[in-house]
Amino acid sequence: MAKYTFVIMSDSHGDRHIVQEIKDRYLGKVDMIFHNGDSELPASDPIWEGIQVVCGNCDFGDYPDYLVTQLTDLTVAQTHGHLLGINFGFEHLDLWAQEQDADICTYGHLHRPAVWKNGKTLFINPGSISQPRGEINERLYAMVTIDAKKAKIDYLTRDHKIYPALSQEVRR
Ligand SMILES: [Mn+2]
Repeated sequence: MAKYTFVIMSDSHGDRHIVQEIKDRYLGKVDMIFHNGDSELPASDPIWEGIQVVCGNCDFGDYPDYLVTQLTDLTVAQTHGHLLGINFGFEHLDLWAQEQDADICTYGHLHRPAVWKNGKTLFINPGSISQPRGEINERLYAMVTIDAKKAKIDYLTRDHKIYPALSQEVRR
């Protein structure tokens, strides 16, 4: 299996500048850039060229609710999460990810960084790049490097520095 690197952000809530900054920093240098919704930007904004983006509960317009990105040997399932009721638990998100046969399922909505594995699927919430909630009061995005054996997940701050307490490796 190839080695892939992804950048994942979410819940920028009108903060266009940081989306542009992350795009400018990584486009063409990583395999994919994902935005998991609640950008509050128009779906027609050219900023989305080169970004895989889904619809959040605060978005309007022509965004997909669910997006499944098939790479040569890796499937990434992406949704904001509100439609699958993730405020109340992850059963529906998990079932949906299983249906997609997802290697990675990435979501947002909760504004809290999270990484866990269930079956073959690695679940990743990149947190919010603009409005963090919960104990970790830091605006974050995620960088994921994955190969056949393991995934490495780092969270980065808005000044693109690794937030070390959240770095982890997960065996596949
Ligand atoms: Mn949100």
